[in-house]
Amino acid sequence: MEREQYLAAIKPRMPEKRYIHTIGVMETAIELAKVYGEDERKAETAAILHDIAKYADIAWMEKIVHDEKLDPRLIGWGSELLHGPVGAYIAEHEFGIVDEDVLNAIRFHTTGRVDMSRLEKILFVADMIEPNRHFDGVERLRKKVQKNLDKAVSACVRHTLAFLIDTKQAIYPLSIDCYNDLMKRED
Ligand code: DGI
Ligand code: FE
Ligand code: FE
Ligand code: FE
Repeated sequence: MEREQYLAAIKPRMPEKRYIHTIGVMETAIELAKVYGEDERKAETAAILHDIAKYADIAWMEKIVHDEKLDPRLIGWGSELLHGPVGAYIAEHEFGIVDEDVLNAIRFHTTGRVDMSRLEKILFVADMIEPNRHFDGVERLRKKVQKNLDKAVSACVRHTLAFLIDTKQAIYPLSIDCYNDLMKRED
């Protein structure tokens, strides 16, 4: 499928604001793919589809978790944690995506994971720093990613976890695993 077809398919499934965010993620992911020698088409596809499940019905998503034998710990966390893994399911079963790297980038874009691929890192960071994101420190992350992708991933993960702790939210185990993996690698 071409970009315009993907965009036409996702547009009716989300509010305008989320669609604009998605375009921002797409442009940022393609730009990072150029910088880091990643496949631009894969970055584009993963970015366009990454939030496809964000507004899907929770009960339906939990049924997918059950039927597809996804991580049972996903149950009860709501759309914030379900939409990555279920988004990958939709990308595969509805859009016919077979590239595991693209599917994993969508699957793990919220939490990260141990041993992320270059494409996974690109989508993870692009999601956080796309032009429509406005939070304290976002400009520093944008500069950092031009110099070092791994350090940018690490900074993004630490930013998200610090925010979750500050706002007294539970942290999903994969997010912690990802953080620990990054800290082990840090020099
Ligand atoms: O879908 P987006 O808003 O573009 O961004 P996202 O998929 O990266 O994150 C969605 C939300 O999930 C965001 O508000 C942060 C939150 N989140 C990320 N990791 C965790 C988490 N929430 C909880 N409770 N626990 C986590 O580990
Ligand atoms: Fe998301
Ligand atoms: Fe994210
Ligand atoms: Fe997103």
